Order: sequence, then structure tokens, then C-alpha cells
Amino acid sequence: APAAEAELIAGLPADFRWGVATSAYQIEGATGEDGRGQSIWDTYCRVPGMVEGGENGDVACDHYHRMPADVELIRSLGVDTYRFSVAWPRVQPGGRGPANAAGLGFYDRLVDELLGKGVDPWVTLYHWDLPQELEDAGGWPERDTAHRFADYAMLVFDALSDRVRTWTTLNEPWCSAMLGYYEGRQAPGRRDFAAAMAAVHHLLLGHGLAAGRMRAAAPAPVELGITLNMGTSMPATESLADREAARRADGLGARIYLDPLLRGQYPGDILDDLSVRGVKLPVVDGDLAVISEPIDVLGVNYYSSHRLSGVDAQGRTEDDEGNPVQTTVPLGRPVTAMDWEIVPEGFTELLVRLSRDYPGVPMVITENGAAFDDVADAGGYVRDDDRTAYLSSHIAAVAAARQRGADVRGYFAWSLMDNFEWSYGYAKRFGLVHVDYETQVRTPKQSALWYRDTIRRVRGH
Ligand code: GBH
Repeated sequence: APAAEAELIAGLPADFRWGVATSAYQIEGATGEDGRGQSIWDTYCRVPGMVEGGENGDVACDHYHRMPADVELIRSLGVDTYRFSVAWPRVQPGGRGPANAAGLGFYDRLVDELLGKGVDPWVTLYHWDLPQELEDAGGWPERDTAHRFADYAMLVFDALSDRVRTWTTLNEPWCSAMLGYYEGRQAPGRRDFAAAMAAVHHLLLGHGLAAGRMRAAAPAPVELGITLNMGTSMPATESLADREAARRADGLGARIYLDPLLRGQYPGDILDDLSVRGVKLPVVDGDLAVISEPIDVLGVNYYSSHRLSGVDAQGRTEDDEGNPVQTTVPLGRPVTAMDWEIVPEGFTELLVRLSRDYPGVPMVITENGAAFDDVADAGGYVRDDDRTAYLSSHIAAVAAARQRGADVRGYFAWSLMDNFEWSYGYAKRFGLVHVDYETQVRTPKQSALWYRDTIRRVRGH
């Protein structure tokens, strides 16, 4: 397979965009500096039992203090673009009002540093760090939060749009809504399905409000988009219950975002499912026109795919609360250190399907990568053949999707370096670059060198 993969990868165009990605809370540290306010993640990390080992992002990779050296590291990987996120509580400590110049200044310097090294900045405005004061006022289930997000977006846009061309509003609204407000596995740790569904709508509304205002204010052509995490949802068998489970998983995982964004309406089958559960999205007249503001790029984050069943171990199709059963049936593939199955062909299927069902919008893979139990030798060097194999098979999967007509323009590896993996703490390492958290020494892993050489080869020099 590696030879076939190499051939597919070599067929990617010379102008394919290559990058590495990070997010603010996962790498920056310095959570109390330059007037930064508290975010829901600062709070969540302090709730006993929520984060492995009681860890938090107070120091993380100390990127806030090591930014110029980290930009040099990015340059050395030979990527053309760096995707990072801006911490809302650095810009607006309480989520409202004028910009905190010291906080915004960090991103101003980061952008200049990148451009000075020939690396294009790609800004994500929201990668999960909602200012705590906005959560105290109700958070994403509250409509006002969408307006607060658009105001915040404009503060960042006004400061950086003279130099930054590509903007992602939200990273993975599914995680914010479902893991944050329904499953409680991420900040703010609530468990309320109706609140999660309200969050879905207000996240999308915030995206649309921000995108519309950014487009109107743009000093030069900009590339605006949103990033969704998705996979392929396959039925375990052809039974009606299993096909329904796959439909629902895809509906709440993907179509509830894709349809309003790209077709201007919520998927009817999912609205029906919600009404059976007594839940109604808080849509106000005109919202869908705002949400379907045209985007220039759809960001796709891919990690795994799932086979689903609508029947549980006891043979039931409904749980005690009367909700439909949805269980994951392992495909029997090797897994990463996250226990996520490695399913590259699900990536190809996803991209081909997106290009058919939502034609006309270019896609960029804004995240793809894997955690493995890396072992560093005395020099900190990591021979992570498993990660290289993961990247190779998934980049080849993207190339295969392109051959089948999917308009994918670029690929970003998650992540530049090992970092704070949310509720898993620091034990899970997704980096191309190893981080020694005692010394903050960064050492490129073998996969980083493979990635650099692969990019070089595709570019043809
Ligand atoms: C991304 O989210 C985040 O954007 C990033 O910050 C994070 O560090 C990175 O991925 C790695 O986690 O348990 O088999 O059902 C990933 C979103 C959603 C991907 C849930 C995996 C479930 C896999 N994840 N999904 S499984």
C-alpha cells in the first residue's frame, strides 16, 4: 500500500496547500498574562474529574513566550500555511466591549512573524474558548452569544485583515454543542439536549453574522469559511434500525450544519426527529439567510469513521427515556492511542459524498492526524512510523477523493506539536514535533521529516 499511496500523493497538484494546525488554549499557556480573561476551559479544567490528571492549559507549550522560535519551527517544516486560533478572552476578557490591545498584540506579532518567514497565516476565530462571563450569561444556548461572537470577530478582523486572507469562523461546532452542552465531555460540561440544539443554531448564527460583516468590511478579497468535523457513518447491517441509526448520526453530526450553511435550510428528517423528542430549534425569521451567507472554503476535520447500529445488546431500539438507540459497532481496524479506528477509505467516501451533495464549495482539510504512544529516545527523537503511516494513508485518501471529483485544495496536519489534548490532558500526543513538557524542548519526530519531504516532492523541488 505505501507505494500506491506515494503514487497517489505524487499526483497532487504543485499548488496544493500544505499546512500544520494548532489552537490557542492547547498551546499558548500564559493564561493570566496581558489582561487575558477566563474562558470556559479555565473553569472546566478546575472541576475535579473532568480532565485526565487534573491538568490544564496554564502553561501548555508556553507558545505565548516562545512564538518566534515556534514560527521558525513551522518554517523549517516547509509548509506554506499555519492555521492557528485566536483566544477570545485575550481579545475581550469578558466577551464584550473594546479590544484588549495587549492581547490582540500577540496575534499581530504572530502574523508579522509568519509573513516574515514566508508562511501564510490562516486564522480560526473560535476554537472552543468562550469567555466565562458569556457562559455565565447562558453561553451558546443563548441567542445573544451569536451577536457577541460577531462583534469579537470584527475586532480581530479589523486588526489583522490587512495581512490575513483566510478566516475560519468556528472550529467544529458539533464539539461545542454536543460535547459541551449535551455529553458534558468538554467545557462547559453541561448535559442538556435541548440546550445543545439551541447551541447548534446560535453557533451557526454567530458564524453567519460574523461572515457577513467580515465580507462587507474586507479591504481586499478574503477567503471565509467554517470548519466541521465529520466522518462516514455506515449502517452495521442493511436492517431498517441500523440504516436509521446511520442516518441520524450523519444528520446530527454533519447535515444539521451543512444544510443550513450550504442549502439555506435545516434537514427535514432531523427536524422531525427533534420534534419527536420535543425539541425545536430556536430559529427566528431571517436566520437561515444569515447562516447561508456564501462561504469560500469548507474546512473539513477528519479523524475516523463509524459503523452504527440502531439495536443495543439487549435487542432494544429505544432506551429507557424513549430515545432511539445508536451504538457504534467496531470495524475491527487498528486504533490510535485515542482508540479511534483508522479508516482512511471513510475519508475518501466523505469527501466524494460532500462534493456530490454540496457542489461548488472548495474544501480544505483543516485537520487530520493521530495520537500514538510515542516513545522518545535520550535525544528526544521519536520514530513514529505509526503516525507517518496514518498521514500517508490519509493524504492518499484525499488524493483518491480528488481523482473522483472532490474539490479539495489543501491539507493541514493536526498538529504542529504535542499539546493540551482537552479532557485527555497531556498524555495524548498528536504532534509532528515532540514537546518535552519539563524543558519545553521541541524535537521534530520522524513523521515531521516525512511530511516535509512529501511536501517538497509534490511541489517538485
Ligand atoms: C479535533 O477534534 C480538535 O479540533 C482539536 O482541537 C483536537 O486536539 C483534535 O481534534 C484531536 O482530538 O471516539 O471514535 O467516536 C476532534 C473531534 C470528535 C474527533 C469526536 C473524534 C470521535 C471519535 N473528535 N470524534 S470516536
